[in-house]
Amino acid sequence: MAPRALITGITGQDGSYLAEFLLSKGYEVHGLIRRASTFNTDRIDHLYKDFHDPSARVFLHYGDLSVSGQLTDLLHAVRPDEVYNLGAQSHVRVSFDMPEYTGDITGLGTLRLLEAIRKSGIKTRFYQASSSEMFGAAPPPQNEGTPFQPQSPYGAAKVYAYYMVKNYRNAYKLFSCNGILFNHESPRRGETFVTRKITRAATRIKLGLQQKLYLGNMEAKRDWGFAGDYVEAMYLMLQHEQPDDYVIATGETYSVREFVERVFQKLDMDYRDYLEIDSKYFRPTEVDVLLGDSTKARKVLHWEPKVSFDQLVDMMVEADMELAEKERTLRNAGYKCTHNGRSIP
Ligand code: NDP
Ligand code: GDR
Repeated sequence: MAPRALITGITGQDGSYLAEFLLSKGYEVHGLIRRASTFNTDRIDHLYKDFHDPSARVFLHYGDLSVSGQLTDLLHAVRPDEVYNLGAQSHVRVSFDMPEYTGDITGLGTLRLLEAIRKSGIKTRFYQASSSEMFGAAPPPQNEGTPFQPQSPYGAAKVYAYYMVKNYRNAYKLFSCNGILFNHESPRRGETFVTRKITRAATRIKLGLQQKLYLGNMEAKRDWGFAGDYVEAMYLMLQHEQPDDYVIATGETYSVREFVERVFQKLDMDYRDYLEIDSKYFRPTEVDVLLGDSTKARKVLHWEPKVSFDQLVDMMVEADMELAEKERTLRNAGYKCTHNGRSIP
């Protein structure tokens, strides 16, 4: 029988890459999705077949990390061999506007899922999407031994979830792992995260579809990798004989300014002609420098990133240029253009 995985957050950036990866390994993939008034399955539409089709291997179930009873029912129904908890309110800036909701979904949501596993008595392996944001103000480089100093409600919620995962490992012998992943990006990255906001804006500016790019703190530094490489690390953690926690990172760090410079340079433009700083995008407390040391994962899991920083920039710019070209073509032909369910003026 094919191994069975349950993914929360399957509609997100990582969920879509992970689903693809697990399907390529022969898994049957189940995903938790939220009901929305617009379609929220763009990133996985290419993987989905109607469940009446005998070759369907992706199955979606409505639910929410805020409702515990439903999670227990879902575990009973699916009986997964592996559970990947990627669902979260994942935006750091938004977590300052919605601290309670972020704590509920990103923090308590993890506990609800762990409890559902414990109560269901199902033997499964559990992956938790922990984050470099937990390190916060801790000086770089950061590894598994670096003490956490979270700087946002999001970071604090992830720290809570991290310790619950460790507690369930120790208290109930649940095979549970924390993947402490540093920032990872792709053409599927949400458009309000800084890298995608930049590649979307720069390509639209190049084609005359937009005039300005508004950003906040340009000096923050991040260790940016490719999401497709990082989902493989999630899988490897659950295949290892012992559950453990691992840092996943490239070991290189660049500032937001350097990212902007590279993107605009690639498009033969000078970013200074288009950039405006808007205080709205600054955070009450910032994480200044993230630089991961993933020696442990490289040694134990034999994981390493394949896509370099420059390749990542190229990949994202090329994909967004294609999107901007489609938008321009439709607009020139007199059509109203929609993207992700909203109309683009
Ligand atoms: P996204 O924001 O792209 O995806 C988040 C997913 O969570 C979406 O599928 C979203 O559903 C779902 N979700 C949100 N709220 C709920 C809820 N109440 N109940 C159920 N599902 C919910 O995040 P990424 O794919 O980038 O990240 C995946 C995970 O990894 C997250 O937990 C994130 O915090 C963590 N992480 C991400 C890193 C990164 O650089 N990308 C680095 C380290 C950790 P919907 O589509 O309906 O909104
Ligand atoms: P981050 O990613 O907060 O690291 O969290 P994000 O791309 O939002 O910010 C990175 C840095 O860029 C600065 N910045 C801006 N950020 C956004 N979003 N918009 C702007 O206009 C802007 N201008 C400057 C930020 O201040 C910050 O320093 C991501 C998420 O995926 C989390 O879920 C994940 O856990 C961490 O990465 C690791």
